[in-house]
Amino acid sequence: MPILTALISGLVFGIGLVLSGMSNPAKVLNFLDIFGAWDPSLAFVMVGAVAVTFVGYRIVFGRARPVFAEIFHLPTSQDVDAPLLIGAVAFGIGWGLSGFCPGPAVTALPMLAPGTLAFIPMMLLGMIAARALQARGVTQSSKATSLLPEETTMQTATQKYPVDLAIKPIVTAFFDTETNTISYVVQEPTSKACAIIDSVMDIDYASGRISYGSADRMIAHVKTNGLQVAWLIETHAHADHLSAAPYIQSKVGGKLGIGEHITTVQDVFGKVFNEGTEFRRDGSQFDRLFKDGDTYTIGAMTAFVMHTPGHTPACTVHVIGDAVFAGDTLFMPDGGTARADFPGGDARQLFRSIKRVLTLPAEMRLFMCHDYGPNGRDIRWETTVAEERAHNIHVRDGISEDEFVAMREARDKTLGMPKLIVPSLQVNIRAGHLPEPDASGKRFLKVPLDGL
Ligand SMILES: N[C@@H](CCC(=O)N[C@@H](CS)C(=O)NCC(=O)O)C(=O)O
Repeated sequence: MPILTALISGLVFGIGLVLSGMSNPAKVLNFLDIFGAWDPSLAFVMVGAVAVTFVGYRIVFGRARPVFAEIFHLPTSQDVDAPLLIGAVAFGIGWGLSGFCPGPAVTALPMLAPGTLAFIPMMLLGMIAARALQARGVTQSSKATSLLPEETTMQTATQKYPVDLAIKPIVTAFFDTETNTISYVVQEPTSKACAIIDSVMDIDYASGRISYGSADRMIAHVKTNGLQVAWLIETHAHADHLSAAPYIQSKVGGKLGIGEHITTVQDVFGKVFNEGTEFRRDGSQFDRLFKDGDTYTIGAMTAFVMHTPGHTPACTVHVIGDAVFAGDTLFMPDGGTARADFPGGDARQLFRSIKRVLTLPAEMRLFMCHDYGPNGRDIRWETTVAEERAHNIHVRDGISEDEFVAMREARDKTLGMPKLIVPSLQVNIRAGHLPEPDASGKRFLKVPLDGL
């Protein structure tokens, strides 16, 4: 049935193109030739088509799903970015030169006009070339958008952000032994207000069983101390553990926040996991998308956000009073730094992000998101900006950007993927929600073969 409806729709579309003259290059060229022998009649065709489609879409979207398909296949990206603009210009040039755009060119194929016969193969060649460029990252917007602001703003953090060392939040850490993640409850000292940072949902990946022991420990801490959760913060979309933020939110409230560039991560991994169009890539699964420099309050404390791309495009560091939550940028001085080889990661960006964090006042407390106990030492998660600048094995003062990039890229080549990357990203791009159940009512995760 879907094939039959596609055939009928194609037929209607083709008849429309031929009747209206859209498949006649001479007519199209005259339409585009505004300052010459302009023939505006095609404008009526386009306005008519847009009006019919507008009304048709309103009627169709009243339905939960299409009649003969599972979901509506609609574009989800709303970014006006460089690839979109360059693509539109290239398309316009091609259209203006040939008088053909793809639909009419295909419709005109049966006429076997030499123009069409040359246009279609070259169009396909152009599409293949554009895909190859995309695969090599040449037209990917993530890198283009995230490098510039950091390059132009190497002011110190104290100049740029509202640092307030007088506020000393009470920080309680929760270590997850399965993923070496440290989650935090950060309490405002003069009240019961708190934020929860980077919580963990437990998964036994072998059996696909989800549990909430780690999250329940944080919830117990909140309840025992009578705390009020203002925020649930994700420093980024983690690749090594699943977030428990929605579960905790359902028990104790709070607003869920992440960096605004989560949309890039959703786009990248939406493709990796071939998520359907029902998966929104606009960050709307979160309550707040933070920009660099944004502030938010936890009781009487004002926290601020630093956008720190490199490990992922959406990484952020959160500064609350004299406490800095480093996310996946720095590790403890003897642990070095986070890796930069995930899709959208970039060692040079990571170095610049870290250097900005290290312009915070030397005495600030730094709290890690991970510690792997290098050289067999006990797990630790707290240090200071001064300690990192003096001793961090990857980025202490004196190590150059090029040295760092060479080291990081060489090390990243030796690292295997985190054991939970596949379930983590599928859940974390959904803000910690599990994928929707399928028609049988069961939830599934996908494993992309050779996709990571
Ligand atoms: N063996 C760990 C690997 C964890 C991992 O790759 N951690 C990331 C942070 S999500 C990292 O940056 N590692 C840096 C490094 O090992 O140099 C796992 O499987 O979970």
